[in-house]
Amino acid sequence: MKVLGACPLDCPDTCSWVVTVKDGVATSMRGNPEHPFTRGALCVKVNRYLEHVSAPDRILYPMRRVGAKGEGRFERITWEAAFDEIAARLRAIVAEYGGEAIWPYQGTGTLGYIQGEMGMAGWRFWNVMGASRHDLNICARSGNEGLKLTNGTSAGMDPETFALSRLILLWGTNTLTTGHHLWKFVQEARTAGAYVVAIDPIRTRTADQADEHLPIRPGTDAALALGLLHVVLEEGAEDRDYLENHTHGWDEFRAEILKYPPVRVAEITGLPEESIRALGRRLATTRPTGIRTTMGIQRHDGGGTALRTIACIPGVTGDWRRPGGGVCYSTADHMPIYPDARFDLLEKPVRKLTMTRLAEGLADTEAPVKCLWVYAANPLGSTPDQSRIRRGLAREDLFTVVMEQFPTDTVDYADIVLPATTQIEHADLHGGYGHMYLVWNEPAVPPPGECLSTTETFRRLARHMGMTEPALFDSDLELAEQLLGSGDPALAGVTLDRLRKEGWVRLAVPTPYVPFTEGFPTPTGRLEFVSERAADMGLPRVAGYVPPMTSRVTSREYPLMLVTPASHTFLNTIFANNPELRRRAKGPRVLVSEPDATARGLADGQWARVFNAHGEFTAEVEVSDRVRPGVVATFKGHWAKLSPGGTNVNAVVEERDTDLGPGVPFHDNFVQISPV
Ligand SMILES: Nc1nc2c(c(=O)[nH]1)N[C@H]1C(S)=C(S)[C@@H](COP(=O)(O)OP(=O)(O)OC[C@H]3O[C@@H](n4cnc5c(=O)[nH]c(N)nc54)[C@H](O)[C@@H]3O)O[C@H]1N2
Ligand SMILES: Nc1nc2c(c(=O)[nH]1)N[C@H]1C(S)=C(S)[C@@H](COP(=O)(O)OP(=O)(O)OC[C@H]3O[C@@H](n4cnc5c(=O)[nH]c(N)nc54)[C@H](O)[C@@H]3O)O[C@H]1N2
Ligand code: SF4
Ligand SMILES: [Mo]
Repeated sequence: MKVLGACPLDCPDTCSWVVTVKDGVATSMRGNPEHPFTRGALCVKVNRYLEHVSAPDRILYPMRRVGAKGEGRFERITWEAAFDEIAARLRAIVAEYGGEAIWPYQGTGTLGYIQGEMGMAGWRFWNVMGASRHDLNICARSGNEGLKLTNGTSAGMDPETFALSRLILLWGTNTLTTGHHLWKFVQEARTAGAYVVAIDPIRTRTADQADEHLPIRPGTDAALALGLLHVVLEEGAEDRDYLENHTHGWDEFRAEILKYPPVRVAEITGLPEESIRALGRRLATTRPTGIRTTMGIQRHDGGGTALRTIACIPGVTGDWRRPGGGVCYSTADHMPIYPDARFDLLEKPVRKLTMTRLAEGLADTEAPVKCLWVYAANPLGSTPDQSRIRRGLAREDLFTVVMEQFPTDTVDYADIVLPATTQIEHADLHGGYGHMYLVWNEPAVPPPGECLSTTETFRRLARHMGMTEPALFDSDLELAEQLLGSGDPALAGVTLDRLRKEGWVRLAVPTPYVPFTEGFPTPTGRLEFVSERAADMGLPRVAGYVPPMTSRVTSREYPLMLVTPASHTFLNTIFANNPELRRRAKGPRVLVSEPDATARGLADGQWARVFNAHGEFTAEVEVSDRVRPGVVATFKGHWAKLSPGGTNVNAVVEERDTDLGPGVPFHDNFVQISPV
């Protein structure tokens, strides 16, 4: 039997997959050849999904902690016993501290509208409980908000239209690692003569494949955008008609651009003036230019503004007129799916706690968090200020429940662990953020052991606690029907039946898709170079450049700028317990330029401490010309407990906010490195 499913991971590509099932066992999984974006291929990580979900360390039963917090010693208990204990603890916490003492901490383990991040799993239950709300801001928020200031939405180009671009800027995105299915379209464009430029502080595998690589100083992209536009103006290549009829605030933005001649931008970005001029001339003369940017750029103090300013480029060149022109960050806003988490069930308004402020939240003594309920998240591995999070999780008075598939770093601190299903064992609806399709995931096999899906766990817990609100008990298929029922024209003809039969459906939009032909969803209806909303938020009215921390500050103690992007073989911390993928990742490593290595007595292959005032992690030095002097790089995802020293990169990432969203400046931290 073949069962159609969807990859649930936080990856733009949201692949459609086909699982072969024999006698109730999933025997193979491959990319769906029919899906226009997947085209039959998964990726190096998910090719091991079946091995992953049947791994010996899979959590199969509810468990109660028997050791000290952090030790990771548990005993198996029944669901009944787990629910009894949970119900008693939650009731006591609500009685003494109020519902807001509960923090439902949901992460990006699955992006499903039903089971996960984009959806409503658990939230109806939490609203009946009166729990704190949760702001899931860890991933893309800053860029989303930046783009919204300019365009009114973070959605832009249909990624498939990159096949029509004639200049492609892969700007702060490592396509071949973090969403390789786009590459087919890049290659199609190239066959037709397109020129491809990678703009990245690291010479990534994507940069290796590009026609040109600009090794920009981290966090200075908005200055580069202004410098490129400076050249466009010098060339007289601005689209006057477009500026006149479709944009707002051109005179002021033009004045801002004029402050950034290439010679100044060269100084800010560390790029040769001639490279800036050459790319500026290409941008001036190549229509359409497609800019692919994902989340890398916005992981800096000025990251929201960087996306805001990059989004201004097609306003000046008029590229939004043409298929293959414009900016593509995320397609999530194209999906007309509005999960109803039923916040109306809250008896009174409650506070919202910020995902990336967990360390601070757990340290709050005035309005303390007494229950942390973690699902589809691994904060001890993925969230900033690891040492302080660890101290918070160790609090004896904190009741921690973790719904998980695997014994992660975070699980070690749980009081109760609840076994979670994986994607081949539960139903879900996906939109994804890198294409224009809805993808359905039909369960292929029964859950192993006593695993339950997130929705089923909350349905059963609600029943156990005697709750009666009918919305708590909607089945997954009922939830799917509700999700598809927005009546939006882009869902015309999209039914659950059709999705279950065909596996995926393209949104009902024209092909090729050109956004903003009817105007921009901004207050002025135009692309906004100048934004009153920004001014209201205390930001500059005019799009511009906000420097990163590593350009504002110099540090003698910790002089190296650290960027910490995606690992090729893990997906955040998922798969970092898979032996083969760990072997390929070759242990935590840090890329250091030759001069920086020599100055510190660091040799290739040697283990080193990477540290700053917040903490440290241990990594193997790779002396490399992939990073420039002053910049070092490591890759996210390693489990702390499986790493030498027992910490990972997020021990040196500071808990602080970016300019917009807020998001997290994961790539905007100073460190020092010394031999172990
Ligand atoms: N294999 C794999 N794929 C993944 C993930 C994974 O962990 N592994 N993670 C998934 C997730 S959660 C997300 S959100 C997406 C995001 O994936 P991406 O959007 O690709 O985000 P990052 O990996 O953070 O950074 C992308 C690139 O930006 C570069 N960069 C960092 N700072 C700057 C800067 O200041 N300027 C410029 N121009 N470039 C900069 C980095 O060096 C990196 O090569 O990928 C998803 N895909
Ligand atoms: N240094 C650094 N840190 C980063 C980043 C960076 O660029 N640099 N990137 C950040 C980004 S973009 C993101 S999105 C965050 C991600 O941070 P998190 O959202 O915490 O994601 P993960 O660490 O992957 O943990 C997800 C967990 O969910 C579990 N899981 C998967 N599916 C399910 C399910 O269906 N049900 C349940 N109950 N559990 C499930 C997995 O086993 C895994 O342990 O990390 C951030 N951390
Ligand atoms: S992680 Fe991304 S590329 Fe890999 S299977 Fe999932 S959606 Fe596709
Ligand atoms: Mo993410």
